[in-house]
Amino acid sequence: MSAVADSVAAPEGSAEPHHFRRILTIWIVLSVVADVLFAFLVGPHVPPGRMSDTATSDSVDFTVLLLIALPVLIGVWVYMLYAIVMWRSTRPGVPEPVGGPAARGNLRVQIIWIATTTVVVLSLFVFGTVELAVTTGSGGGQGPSPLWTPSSATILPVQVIAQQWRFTYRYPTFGNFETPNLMLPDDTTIEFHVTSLDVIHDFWAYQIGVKADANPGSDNVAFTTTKQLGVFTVRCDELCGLWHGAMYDYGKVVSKSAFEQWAKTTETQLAPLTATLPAFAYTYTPDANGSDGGFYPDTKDPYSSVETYGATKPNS
Ligand SMILES: [Cu+2]
Repeated sequence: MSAVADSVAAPEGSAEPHHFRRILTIWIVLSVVADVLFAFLVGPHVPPGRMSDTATSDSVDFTVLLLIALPVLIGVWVYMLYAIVMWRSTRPGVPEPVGGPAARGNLRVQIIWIATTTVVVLSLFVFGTVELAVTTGSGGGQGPSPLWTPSSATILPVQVIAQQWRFTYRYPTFGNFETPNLMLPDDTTIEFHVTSLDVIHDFWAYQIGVKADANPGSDNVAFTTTKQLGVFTVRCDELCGLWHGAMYDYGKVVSKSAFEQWAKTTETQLAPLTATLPAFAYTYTPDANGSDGGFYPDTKDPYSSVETYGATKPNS
């Protein structure tokens, strides 16, 4: 530290103040104040909130990243403002800017710089990787064979089926009914099985901290445990065609008893429709209409010539 200070400070015997120590002190004080204020004032409000264990974990991760980023930001600003105030050419008594001691070849400065930045970056890398791995994989989709599974005694499976341009939800433990309403019980571990019937989509249940790609022919599993009653937003987060922006709805976390009642009532109400659905499966090939594995039947061209770019007149 002293070597760095010496390299930045003025020569012995001059009236110049010890700039490096001053900058260091200002930086430490401002960083501590900013971090404490951030932790107490902003921390509790960092998105996505506390509606589930994965949401809480995500909020804590964002808070930690910002607590580390703030001192870096403040370091740059403090140095810049200090230089503008102290070393501007119009300031009386400021010596000609002839350049200080060279950083090149200054082994201590180089070692401190490389060591500090390496430690910061590697620590964040380890922290981020561990946070992705612990408990439930941070609410992200883990593919068909999840590496990290929750230890909860009871787990409610819910299938998310995406298609242009809506989500529907299937409940395999309640007679496999399918509904556009996403209802979840509170204080329960949910095992989402996310898939698509057509193009790529992404199931992003924002306030419960779940985000998983919905790919055709693929069963993408994501876990979360609900912790709060309330409404959450579901958005498609993968550009999936013309009405992608309109592909959203709202899910709801309700009490366990309210959920049981809703699920059983819906199961009974939808039973005639459920009987016409394909059997529950983790992926579906929408070829019931003879499309031979594709979404559209072989005999039908999905694209009207009216919509073809360059067509001179509508198809008659
Ligand atoms: Cu979509």
